[in-house]
Amino acid sequence: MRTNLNHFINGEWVASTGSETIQVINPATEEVIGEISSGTKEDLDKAVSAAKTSFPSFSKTTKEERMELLKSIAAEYENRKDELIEVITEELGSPISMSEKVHYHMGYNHFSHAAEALKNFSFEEDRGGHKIRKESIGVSGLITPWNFPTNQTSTKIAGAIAAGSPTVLKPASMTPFAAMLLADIMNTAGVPKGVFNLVNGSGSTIGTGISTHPDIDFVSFTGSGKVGEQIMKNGAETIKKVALELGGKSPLVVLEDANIEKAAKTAAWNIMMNTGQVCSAATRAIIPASIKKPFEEAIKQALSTFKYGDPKQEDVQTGPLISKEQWDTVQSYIEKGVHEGATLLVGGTGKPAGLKTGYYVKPTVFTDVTNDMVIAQEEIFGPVLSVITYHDLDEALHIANDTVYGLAGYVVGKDENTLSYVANNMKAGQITVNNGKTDFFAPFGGYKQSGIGREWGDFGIEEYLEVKAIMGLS
Ligand code: TAP
Repeated sequence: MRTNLNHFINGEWVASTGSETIQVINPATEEVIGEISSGTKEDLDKAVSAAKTSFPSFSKTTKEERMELLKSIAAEYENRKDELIEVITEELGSPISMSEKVHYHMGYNHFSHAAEALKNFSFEEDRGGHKIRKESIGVSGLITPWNFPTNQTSTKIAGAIAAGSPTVLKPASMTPFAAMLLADIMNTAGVPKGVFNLVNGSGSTIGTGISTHPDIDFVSFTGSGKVGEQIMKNGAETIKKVALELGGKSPLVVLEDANIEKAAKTAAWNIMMNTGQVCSAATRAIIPASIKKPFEEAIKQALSTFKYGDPKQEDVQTGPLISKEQWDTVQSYIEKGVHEGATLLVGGTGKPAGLKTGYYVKPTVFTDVTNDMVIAQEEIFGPVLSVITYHDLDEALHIANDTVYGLAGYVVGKDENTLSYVANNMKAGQITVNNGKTDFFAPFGGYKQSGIGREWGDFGIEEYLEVKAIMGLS
């Protein structure tokens, strides 16, 4: 059992003042793997106070000192690689190969890239008539979701450390153990007392406590739009800066000249990776009407090559959903799609054959989808793809941009001018052309209701800074 009923406050594990606990379940086995404490307002106050106390000295460290600290965290993170992979696999149900290639890797890259980004980062600039100083914003509250237990936490912690901002993290209650391991990593890596604190507990107590706390200057949140809205409202009471990384319904625009098999593989990977529990996943394939039949054949073929099942098996690529609740949500969307008149090409409701235990769903593809359908507009957070046809490029772009979201966009094809036209005209924060490689220096964040602010690299550091203008000094 992974049970740990302590919070990490002021450089040590301390007992919770509350007696309530939260059970953590392995979604592949449906078994309890441990318990955490459901923290109290008192626990949070202690953590915020520790962070506040560490602020004067930590915010005055040099960027070279913080670069060294980030490198040391990255090195310690690397030392704990096997443990990280194991805990992510258990609490998220992520296949072990994905826990390594995606989850572990992303977390590591945020620390190493923040260190690298600091090299050229300027905290002071002389602009002739005035000087600009960028100063740490103060104490930051970090609230993270369950879908990428190390990525979501590491990107925030790395940005904050690079900027000299002490933090209080509240990880998702369904995946707290990877974050707790991170606390140990930070400690061993030499993060000063009070600079990193972790308080477990419910969103309603600890999450709300963070968004309303008078001594927290900035809240960085990743999760659902509903909670994001609440955090903005709560933060308004003390005019807090908030950064929100929310949902998406990202388009994959397939051009007329695209290789159909490759396009279908891209679409399949997008819904199968992390079992579709990815805010930036392309969940709408927008394809030329002329290639509808071959694309349908190709996507069936592409999905048939995915192995899903027991996350502990090395060759499994897709595991279960995170929870029974998420399983029910995905089922109801699949029912809605059928009810709305979309054609079920692959999958459907129920569990895949042979996978009775665990929150497994059938990878599902709907065709004959119109963009006004609920399945094309709402974030499902499961392996469900909507295929929508278009007749000309303007229509494709109109469909691509016609949702309340704007987190990511994808385009595949050959003609460079058309690829760039589509990339430039999609209203989203991060565009990927022909499966371009992830760059951890590139900013990540959304337009419209996908959020406010950017993470990763130098943009991620900016979030944790205030800007001061000084006039009259030579
Ligand atoms: P949320 O409910 O938004 O949870 C995200 C984080 O916020 C968790 O740490 C949660 O704590 C906390 N929280 C909950 N209520 C809060 C409140 N009132 N004030 C402050 N913090 C609060 O997301 P979820 O339940 O994990 O997932 C629901 C949906 O969100 C998904 O179906 C998906 O559409 C979307 N989602 C999006 C993303 C990304 S990356 N954009 C990631 C995950 C989920 P507890 O864990 O203790 O509840």
